[in-house]
Amino acid sequence: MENSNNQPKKVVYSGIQPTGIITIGNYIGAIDNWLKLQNDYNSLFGIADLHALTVRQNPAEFRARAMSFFAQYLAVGIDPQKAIIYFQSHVKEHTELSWILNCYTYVGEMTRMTQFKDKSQKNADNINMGLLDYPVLMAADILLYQTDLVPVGVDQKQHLEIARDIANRFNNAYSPTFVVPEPYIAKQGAKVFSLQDPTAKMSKSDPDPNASVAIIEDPDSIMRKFKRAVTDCETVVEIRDDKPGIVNLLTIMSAMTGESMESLAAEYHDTGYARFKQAVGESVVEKLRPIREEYNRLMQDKAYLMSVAKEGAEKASYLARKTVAKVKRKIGLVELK
Ligand code: ATP
Ligand code: LTN
Repeated sequence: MENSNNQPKKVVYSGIQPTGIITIGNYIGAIDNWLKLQNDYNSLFGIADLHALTVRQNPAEFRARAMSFFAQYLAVGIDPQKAIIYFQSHVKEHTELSWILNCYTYVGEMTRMTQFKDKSQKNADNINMGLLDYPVLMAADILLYQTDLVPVGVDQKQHLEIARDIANRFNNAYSPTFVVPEPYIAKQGAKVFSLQDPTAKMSKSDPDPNASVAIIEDPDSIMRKFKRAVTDCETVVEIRDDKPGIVNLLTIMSAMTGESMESLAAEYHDTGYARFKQAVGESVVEKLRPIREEYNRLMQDKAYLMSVAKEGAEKASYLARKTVAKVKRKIGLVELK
């Protein structure tokens, strides 16, 4: 596809692994940018189900959760007319390229990844090869589609750098084969913090339900969590380094309303924390209401969801096959003619 200047449109790729729940952290840090970018780029958004296998999954729950994530992609407004939405496991080239890229990645690069170190600590009884190899599969996801831009939260920056290193290494060893992708990280909201510990990232799989808010959560529960959000022992709403809880709430409210954090801080400066938290909660409820309603509707229509998934897989496979064929040719694998 081309844009109005007859230049080929650039490619955007991103994904989320179907573990835990999609939180407002995922929404603000990543998905909100996907929605903006899908209008001007050739975009692909994957359900990174193969990545989720790095931690043990109950098969029935896993299948249901992956479908639920897919419905949430659509419910937030990712438009299958504009973007390719699909399950990673439906396009076998992801694993195929991943193996090849493994042979261009050093073990030392993988063992120093922050996420690997964190997850190894959390899953000490299951430090499997997939956990170590996770960033190579992610590099394959991105490089398969000749991606220019990868919208993610700041925690994924290190993985993006590895994808760039692998691409450059391969391009230098042969000839330009992969586009070297750039991260796209928003200035504001690239890291939303836990409502219970404003110095820790809000995480999809946090076992404390009060720490995060799901994008399909019901209004009462959202309001309750914001009322309980941990702040500090002052009373003024101000943007200051020593007020991470308040800054986090301002970040969230700003993302929900489109108003700047500064103007919100001015508006709520002296209202007291109870009223401020109530207002933040309401802004989240209002923003998420149509998403939840659309999600509930879509979950009743599995046939439609499957048809979108099928079309997405076909379109993604077509693109992925081209890259894999090119890669195989370059490295000297015998072609079957
Ligand atoms: P988990 O806790 O299961 O590891 P997670 O909450 O870190 O999950 P991911 O699936 O790793 O979520 O992330 C999906 C996308 O959302 C990524 O682009 C990631 O950078 C972004 N993201 C995740 N958490 C946050 C957050 N708290 N703030 C901003 N962006 C986030
Ligand atoms: N590892 C990512 C999810 C992910 C991804 C990708 C993000 C899998 N493949 C490709 C961007 C591009 C995470 O957020 N945990």
